[in-house]
Amino acid sequence: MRKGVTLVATAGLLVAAAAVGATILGPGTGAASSHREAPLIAEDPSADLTDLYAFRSPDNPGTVTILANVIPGEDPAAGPNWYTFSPNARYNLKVDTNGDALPDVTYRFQFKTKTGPFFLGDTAQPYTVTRVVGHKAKVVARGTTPPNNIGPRSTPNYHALAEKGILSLAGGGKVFAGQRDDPFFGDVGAIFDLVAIRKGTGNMGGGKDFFAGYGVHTFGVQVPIAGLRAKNSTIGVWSSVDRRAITRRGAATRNSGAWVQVDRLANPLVNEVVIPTGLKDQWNALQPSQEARFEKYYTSPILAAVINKLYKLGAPETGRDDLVAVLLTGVPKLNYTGPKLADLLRVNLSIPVTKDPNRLGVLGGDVQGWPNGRRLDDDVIDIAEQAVGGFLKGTKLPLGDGVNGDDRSPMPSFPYIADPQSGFDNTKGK
Ligand SMILES: [Ca+2]
Ligand SMILES: [Ca+2]
Ligand SMILES: [Ca+2]
Ligand SMILES: [Ca+2]
Repeated sequence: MRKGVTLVATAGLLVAAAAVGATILGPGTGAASSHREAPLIAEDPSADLTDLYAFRSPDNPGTVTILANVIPGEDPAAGPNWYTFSPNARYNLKVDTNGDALPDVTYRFQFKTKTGPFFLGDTAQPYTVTRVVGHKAKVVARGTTPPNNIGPRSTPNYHALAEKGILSLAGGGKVFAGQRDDPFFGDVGAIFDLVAIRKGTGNMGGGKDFFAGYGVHTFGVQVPIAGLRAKNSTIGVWSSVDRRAITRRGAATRNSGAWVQVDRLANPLVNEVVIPTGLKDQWNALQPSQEARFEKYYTSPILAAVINKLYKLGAPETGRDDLVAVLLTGVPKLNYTGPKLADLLRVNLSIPVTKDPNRLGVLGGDVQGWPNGRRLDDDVIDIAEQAVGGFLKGTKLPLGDGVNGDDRSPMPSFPYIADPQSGFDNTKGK
């Protein structure tokens, strides 16, 4: 490598590097639900999407809320250059309203970083939100994120500070971007130790929530359902992050070239456990409309074979049209969007908000939960393990990771995700 200047990665090189990266890093680098799921994105945390949520807003049912998280495993105490959105990335929420897996409406977030005082970083980031419809792009919000929750001297009255970060969107709706508690919960320490289950077949408590005390950065909108004009009341949602193709490093870093997609995410755990390690980086760089090339990994899931090998549970290993429906087309009479195969988080917005949500969503008889959209409290690890185990094919296994909910309760209104823990409190330290 020449001194001072390194030329890094076009999208093509990223794809070519996938197999090599996989061999070097191996499967042990994973966490969940899409935290550090693929070799390349694990080296780029500020562009690493962790989870996507989409649900009819419980306190404002004429609207839909879409929230995406990035930056896995933020330790709130990790100063002085705390976690921030990358000023060199585009963060996208994309909505398909007519079943072709192409975006009809995109909300695009772009951030700046300010220089902080003394020796400290400044985590309050100016940003814009652009709404893209077809070839028309319009800035619909400008504002500043709340700072990260550093502690009572730097960021007193944190909840009030964060509330000030909720902005109005031109044309209706709300927007938020900033640090939050990671609402994802799961016993990842056990799952990635070759799907270990601490107690029995799981789903009976006793798991350890790896994500407790850690934060993420959230970007999200709440918009009127009527304004989306969705065919059959159902939308397909995904999130993605783009970077410039060329990075030139030296005393200053310069980015140039076309925007290329470096991560995407819709349903939880897809790239994590459906797509084989050697193809994960390629999957992140492709569009949902190109999903058909991965179909065999949905019809013959690796996870079913692994849990059968480990636990002899009799999960169906082939012919999984049930998983294709759940993840790639939507389920007939629930959230079907047509025959086009694409990993989208599909939400039927005509289904009313339930007063009594079940953490197992559709498998628990609650059709407002995942895989019909995804709410913050949906226990997607238990749902996914039971679905892969063959629930919809009649093999009903009581699988789960023993963690049934988050360590922080969601808030009753937008952006719903709880305030992050403070760095000063350092809840993970002794
Ligand atoms: Ca990710
Ligand atoms: Ca479309
Ligand atoms: Ca949490
Ligand atoms: Ca669970």
